[in-house]
Amino acid sequence: MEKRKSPEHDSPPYYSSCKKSLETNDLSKKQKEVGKIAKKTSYFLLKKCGTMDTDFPKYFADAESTFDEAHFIIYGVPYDKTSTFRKGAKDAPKTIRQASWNFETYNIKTDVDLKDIKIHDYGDLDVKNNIPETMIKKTWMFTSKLLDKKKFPIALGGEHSITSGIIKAFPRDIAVLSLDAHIDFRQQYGDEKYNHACAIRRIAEHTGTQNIAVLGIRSADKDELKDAKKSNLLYVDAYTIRKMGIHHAIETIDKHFEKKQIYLTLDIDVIDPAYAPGTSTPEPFGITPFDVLDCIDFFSSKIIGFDVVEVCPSYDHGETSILAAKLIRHLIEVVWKKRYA
Ligand SMILES: [Mn+2]
Repeated sequence: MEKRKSPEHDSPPYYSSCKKSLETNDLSKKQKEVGKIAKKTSYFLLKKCGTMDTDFPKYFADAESTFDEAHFIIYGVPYDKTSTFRKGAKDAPKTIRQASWNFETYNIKTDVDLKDIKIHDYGDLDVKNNIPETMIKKTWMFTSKLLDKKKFPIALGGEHSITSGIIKAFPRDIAVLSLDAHIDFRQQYGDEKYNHACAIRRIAEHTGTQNIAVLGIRSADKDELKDAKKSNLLYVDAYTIRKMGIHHAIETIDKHFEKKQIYLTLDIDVIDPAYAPGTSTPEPFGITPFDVLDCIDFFSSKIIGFDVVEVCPSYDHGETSILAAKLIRHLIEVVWKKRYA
């Protein structure tokens, strides 16, 4: 088993606290063997994944490159400590990985075979039991290492509070596109500053509100929305998207972001609960999976990082994890075509 090299540059003050998760090994022979079997019989295994858990590959399907050779790094941030309505998002990295084995390696929509792309699944960061500040620092430091090594980060949440940790690793002048049913612009929730309901507010502290757009909202506190308007936070609500179409929303955002590079954060609850019921705070009248595809396709040449958050497996029959896995694959394929192919 090849041992991963430890990062070369200066240790940040909290590096030692996340050292364990930074020294995860590349895939073992045994893991790859399980992957081969799963590929041959993926449908059978998927049906049985509830009972055959231990035999299921522990990594995202087709993410079989080593860390060093990979362009894309998938990593789980299994965290749901601040979730309010339904807990369980911490289990999503695992179920999204399992769901990823459902698909053919070739995608007829993108005309790309995922086997041709260098992807590495790093495993999960060790954050499950941390206080939010520690989780954010660890996520920040880990993402920084990835960016130092010119990797494209793809995080599997976890709740939405993980995103502010990821964003801190990027330069301040990037744009952040958040697809979310909620505006997440509270200064704090209860006495918790890093609650998932404050995600956009925390991100704004790094990038400024002018560099953020939230698409698909249909839920906000009255004062929160007032505050968002006053702060010139660009958002397009789900009702406007329904009326004007997704392309109108995309063009509005594109104009606002000009030529900036874009980090895309997908809170799965932006999609209607009919398609994505397994989420922490479901909100009716959502956008469709096709709308999300259109966003990914349109911005694919500018996207520099991606996360999927708020999948909540304990309220799912597998369909939400399947959708998340498919969207991740789709994003990797279209970004790869624009950047690396
Ligand atoms: Mn949300």
